[in-house]
Amino acid sequence: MPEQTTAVPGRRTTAVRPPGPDGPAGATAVAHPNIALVKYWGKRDEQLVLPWTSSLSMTLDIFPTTTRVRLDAGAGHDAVTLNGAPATGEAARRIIAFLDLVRDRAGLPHRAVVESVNTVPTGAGLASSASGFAALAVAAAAAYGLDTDATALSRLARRGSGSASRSIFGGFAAWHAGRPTGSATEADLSSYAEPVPAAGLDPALVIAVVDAGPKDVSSRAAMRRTVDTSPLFEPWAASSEDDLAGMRAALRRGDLDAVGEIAERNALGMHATMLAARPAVRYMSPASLTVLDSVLQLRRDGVPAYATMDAGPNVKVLCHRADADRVAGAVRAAAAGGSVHIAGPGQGARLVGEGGR
Ligand code: 2P0
Repeated sequence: MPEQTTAVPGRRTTAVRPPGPDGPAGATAVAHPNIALVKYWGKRDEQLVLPWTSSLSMTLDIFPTTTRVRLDAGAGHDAVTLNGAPATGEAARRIIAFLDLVRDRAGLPHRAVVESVNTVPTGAGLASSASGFAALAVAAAAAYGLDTDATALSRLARRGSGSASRSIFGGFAAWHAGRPTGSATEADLSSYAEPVPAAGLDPALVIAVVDAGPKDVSSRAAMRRTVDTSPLFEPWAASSEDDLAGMRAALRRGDLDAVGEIAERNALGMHATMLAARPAVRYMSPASLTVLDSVLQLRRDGVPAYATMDAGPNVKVLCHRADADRVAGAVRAAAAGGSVHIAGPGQGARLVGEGGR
């Protein structure tokens, strides 16, 4: 049974002094990616990053992102590096917009030096934006002295990338879609993630990287197109509510087969919504289908194993940790030439080093 870890358990983030004569304030945070078992696909508010449906995920114990934010009172612009290289284009724009939001809330004008190191293998198809914006939210909130608890950090991380709201927490976490009506402030306050109890489960996610190439359509654009044009989106969103309730119950009783069945049907349903978009968005490749076939064969051989896929061709297979090596072997043979990684439930985003500074 994984420990349900909160980001900054029940406490406020370390208050960090604002920049002043003693030098610039700074903070470093670590966060891990998460894989959704009930998916987030589609926004009802793009600016506030409010989803149409609630979602539920498992935070991983591999592929951490470490992000340091240091305020630079004398600088005229933010300086952002990702894996040692200056951030450019859309990545830089999203990070600076996020820092603007933090500055606005903190009432501080200072620009920042942001250094982020991501250990996800290039093109692994794992939402690095989840670990990236969760780590940035925790580090930037501390560096700018925001007085935030884990719920507020989850809301804040959501503004950077929806799935990041869930990486604030360890183990299993559900992100509430929030109230669809009311003011923007009410809507914002109502949409955040929180830990989900799971009893007696010792799960693993076996990750098969079948294609390391960049995707043709970003998940942001693909979501928009699906919501706008797919006749299957509304039925999937409606069935997703049942999937979430079933998933919560299955986790509560530690029923891996039920967790896996719901996760697999929810993910394949999400991909069906995209295939029905106009024009279609297709992330599955022939190699993905070969891995999906190997998962069916594992089940026929009596090994509980269930597949999920995100906005890319790579496949993640949920199983008991005791079966992870066998599942990895079967998946490796199917994903000829691809890499295979075994993950367990990991910790939520947190401050590290220098007393959290
Ligand atoms: C998820 N995905 O629930 C779903 C399933 C991909 C497929 O969340 O636009 O990077 O930044 O809010 O969080 C990927 O989308 O999108 C994602 P934005 P994000 O994990």
